[in-house]
Amino acid sequence: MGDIKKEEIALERVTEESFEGDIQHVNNPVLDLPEIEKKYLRSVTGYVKDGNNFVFTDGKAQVEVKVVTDDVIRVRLAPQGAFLDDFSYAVIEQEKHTHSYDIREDDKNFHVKTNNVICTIAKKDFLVSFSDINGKTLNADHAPMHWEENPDFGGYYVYCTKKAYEDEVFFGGGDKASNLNLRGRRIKNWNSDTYSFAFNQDPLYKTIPFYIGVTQGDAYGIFFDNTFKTFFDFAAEHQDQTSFWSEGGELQYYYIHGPQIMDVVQRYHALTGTHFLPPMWAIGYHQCRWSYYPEKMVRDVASEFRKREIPCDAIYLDIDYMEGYRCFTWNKQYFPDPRKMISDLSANGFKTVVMIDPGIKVDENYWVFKEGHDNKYFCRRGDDYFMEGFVWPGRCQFPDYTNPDVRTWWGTLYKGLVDDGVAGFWNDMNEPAVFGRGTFPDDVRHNYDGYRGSHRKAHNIYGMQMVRATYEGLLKLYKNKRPFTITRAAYSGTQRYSSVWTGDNIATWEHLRIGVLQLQRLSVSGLSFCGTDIGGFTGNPDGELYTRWMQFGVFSPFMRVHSAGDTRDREPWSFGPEWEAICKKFIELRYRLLPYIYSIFWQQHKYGLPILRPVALLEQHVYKNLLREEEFAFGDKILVSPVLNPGQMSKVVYLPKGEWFYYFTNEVFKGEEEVSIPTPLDQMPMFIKGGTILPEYPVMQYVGEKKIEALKLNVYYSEGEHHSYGYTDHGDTFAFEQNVYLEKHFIFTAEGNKAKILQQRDGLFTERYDDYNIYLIGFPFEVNQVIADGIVVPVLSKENGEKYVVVDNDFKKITIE
Ligand code: MIG
Repeated sequence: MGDIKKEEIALERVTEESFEGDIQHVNNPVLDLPEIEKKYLRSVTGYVKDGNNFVFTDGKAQVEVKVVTDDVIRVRLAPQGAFLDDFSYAVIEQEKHTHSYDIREDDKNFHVKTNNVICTIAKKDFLVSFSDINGKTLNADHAPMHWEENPDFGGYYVYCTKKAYEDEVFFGGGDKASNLNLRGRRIKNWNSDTYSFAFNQDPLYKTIPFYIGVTQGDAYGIFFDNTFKTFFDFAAEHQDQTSFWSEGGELQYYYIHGPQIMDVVQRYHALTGTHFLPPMWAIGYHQCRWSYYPEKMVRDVASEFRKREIPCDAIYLDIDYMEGYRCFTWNKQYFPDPRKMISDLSANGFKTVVMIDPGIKVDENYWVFKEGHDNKYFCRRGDDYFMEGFVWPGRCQFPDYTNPDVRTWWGTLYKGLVDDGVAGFWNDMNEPAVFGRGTFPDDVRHNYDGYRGSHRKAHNIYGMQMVRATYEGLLKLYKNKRPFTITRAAYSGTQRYSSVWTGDNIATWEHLRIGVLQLQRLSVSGLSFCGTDIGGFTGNPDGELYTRWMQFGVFSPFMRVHSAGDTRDREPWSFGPEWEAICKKFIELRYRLLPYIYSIFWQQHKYGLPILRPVALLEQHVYKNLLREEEFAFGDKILVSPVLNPGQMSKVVYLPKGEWFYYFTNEVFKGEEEVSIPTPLDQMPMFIKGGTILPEYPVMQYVGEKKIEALKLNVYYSEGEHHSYGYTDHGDTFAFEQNVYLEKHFIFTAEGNKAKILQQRDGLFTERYDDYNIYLIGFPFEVNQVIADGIVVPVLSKENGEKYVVVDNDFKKITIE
């Protein structure tokens, strides 16, 4: 399976240019920039109102303040008074809410006011600040917006410097492999192929120029929608300042009001879109490897899963399935009859996912190259020569995905593979990565949807536009079936087209911890459908690390084991029977939780709720909680804290407000406290919130394997009123867009010796089972009588003492006494 040569080539790519390690440039305040005079806005001389736009001027420069919604205000700077084209790959068309806004003027300031936010512009020095309607300032300029002429291309470097409050902490920023709180750090956004990246290494694969600040318990967000190389300094250089700047483009940012972090995240999603609803199989367990080939190996791995009864929904084919790494072809020596193989796998419950890279081999006899070449679809340099570089296929050219025609064409190329039965696509190397030189040279020209620009402008959105082309093409090819895509590079808004993974991590305990940080950060940065290479991509985990990582994997929105070719085997049984048994138990847990997980994906898709929720997001009013990094909620009902050290026998876990049931024993803990939990190898700190109604599937080997006779609902007793939400539909079609789905809302109330469950259902989908088996967990009284919609139902007991009742799935009211 191993192929060491590839790894050597890969290592060569980590050039000094792409690897900046932990350099913090503490002694170099103008990080990477030449010393040039900065120009600042002067005093405001007047403004013009145009609908919800207010354009202020200092006589020459202009600043536009646009009321986007009651909670979102956009600010743009035009140093010479001319704004750039108003075009964004990140921001989607905003629904036209009727919101009210007005402007007031006093001696010193202008105030643009919405129902929830006041944006103040100081006349004297043009400082812009934002406060809530009670006048509490959350975000304010430290210096007027400024810029400097960029000698490289005649545009501007643009700067915004905000105040950083003493207690302020900072979240977001995408895939940065750093502590959750970014205070004291500088980050740089320039999508980079960062094989075996290190803690604090920056930049990485993705650009999410969005952060959340929390001060005095209140949160706001800033989305700096600029695709050039961008930088953020979170009170690193000066403790009282937070800056962001860019090597080109417009100073344009959105202020997103809170005051809850959750509000900010949801509003950021409203701006940039939510994740598509994945097919249900995409949230099962996936097995990947660089690479499974030939066909016999793929079949062996698949049948091994079934033989050992370890659930698995998808198997991946990395680059070696292609003919000489030519995209959209098969290596017929390794895979003589791909259709047959894929359909056999499919009959056995496996979906096949394959990789597609952007580099197209320069080869006159290769149809993809010929079509791209004849239509001038490949990127060209400033002097009009084609951009060429070496990647896996050798000499390559690269489609310009920022051209809409190229995207359409690219989307059609998948037809053959789709006809062969491939169910999902994996877009890699789209930072874009080029051997030796790292990426494209700056002078490469891009169409940029008609707003032409060089690679300086298009670099950070190249991968996003590639996976967009993939996704949009698949939408047409699969018709009413949902596509599944995964990408390595991303820009804000990529969630509309793809899931993401964190790239080439390492099989170390440190990297398991980094993964816990990265996935939480991605989740509050709009990329909830994310995962790490479970077990680590490079290096060799032992059974314990692999197993602990698998446990974290159950609570990773995307759950996939993947590894580089020269490392030891990584199937769940590769580490011996003891570890296999634990991994099997946890993969089964993922499958039990599927109806819950699917519901939280729906909540992401429909309402923009993040899937992983750091404790900071749950209880931001307690400063100490803003610094907690290891415990997080998975949806709104499950709290976990993965074990991150070898030999660890117990772990101290903070539990937020409420009561929490330790999942493996149903022992109850009170929240707002730290508790110490034993961590035997076959358990991990995992808690269900008291009052929850948690749906559970029977263990299946893959999604849809069995007809579900009755859905299990676990009711976790807790006094008071509690709401739980469920979602179900076909699992893989778009009928949900026509309301063919079922949203369920359960209200559980308990007081003294009485409890009650109400159910409300909305939508047109009919479930395939008629009954719920409702398990009563942690009830403090002897249950004597259960009445469902007026009819007494018997209370049944399992051998182990568990009590349950069987009721119609469309019950409206159950009383328990
Ligand atoms: O140059 O396709 O991050 O997941 O296995 C390496 C081979 C290219 C990098 C990806 C990794 C994948 C590998 N790829």
